[in-house]
Amino acid sequence: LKRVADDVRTVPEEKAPWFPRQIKDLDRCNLLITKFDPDLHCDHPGYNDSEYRKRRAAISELAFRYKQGDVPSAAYRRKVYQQLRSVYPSLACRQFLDSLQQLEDECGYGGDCIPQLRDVSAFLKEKTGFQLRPVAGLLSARDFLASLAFRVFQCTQYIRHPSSPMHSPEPDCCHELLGHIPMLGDREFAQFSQEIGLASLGASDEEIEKLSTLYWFTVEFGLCKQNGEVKAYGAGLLSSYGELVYALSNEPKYKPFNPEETAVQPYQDQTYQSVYFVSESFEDAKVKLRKYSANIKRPFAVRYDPFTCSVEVLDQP
Ligand code: TIH
Ligand code: FE2
Repeated sequence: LKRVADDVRTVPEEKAPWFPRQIKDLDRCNLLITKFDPDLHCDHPGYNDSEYRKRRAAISELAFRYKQGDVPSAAYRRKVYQQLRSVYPSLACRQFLDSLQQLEDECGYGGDCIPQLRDVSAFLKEKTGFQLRPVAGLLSARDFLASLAFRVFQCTQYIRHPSSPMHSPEPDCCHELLGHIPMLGDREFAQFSQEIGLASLGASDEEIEKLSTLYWFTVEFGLCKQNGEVKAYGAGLLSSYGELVYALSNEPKYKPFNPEETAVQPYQDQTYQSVYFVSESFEDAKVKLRKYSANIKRPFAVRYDPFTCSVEVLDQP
């Protein structure tokens, strides 16, 4: 098995074979010799171990895609962190700021390292009972929302491309760690998130679509009032310097959070939102969400049992 990235080798015109001139040219030195490849050699000690081979394949995939200078470099991480950190005090909601402070004190937040999922998960477990599990990429809305019902949050682990530190079109570890984790450390917000999850269990495709739109405009891009000012609590805002500043400028349109209307608001996920929904408070958002969920038609009701971490299915009263 010889693997060459598509864009790399060009046959040189010169007599001598091509060779790297700059360190970045090493990106083109990626021809693999597979003499000892556990996938191909039945006498390799790992040949019969499919788990081992899968793990090896995943690791080589990462290495194969690496380009010289790829992050996470310390400087890049610090840049993302510090740029955002500098505007949080004026733009982020109180609950977020409180949690972030604790994460800085207890979990190594600060941009010097990327905190481990394990440590952050243990932190959340103590705060609100939420736990994290790794996910390879974008999940379906149904699966993603279902995990919230169990206070499980699915986290990506790769990092955004270095060419765009201030906005990413997809979730990445900056988004999870800076956007979601601090908010999931707040009890009221954790409850709100779980209730969206519970409402989604066994719902029709159409209801799932509406719930994920609700999720989008609250958990991801929500704003709320606090002491007469509008602040951000949505993770998609809190992890994107570009959109955070934009959302709290006077450019975009604001609408009051109202689940019936919010759930059918069209959205796009390539760039900044054109409208944001403002909640009166988390408490108010939760009450409204409950009312909305109660009207979702299901032939049964669900109740989460925290002792067994399972969902009970009850006949509709
Ligand atoms: N736009 C966010 C960021 O730059 O951090 C990431 C995303 C949030 C929601 C969807 S993608
Ligand atoms: Fe997210």
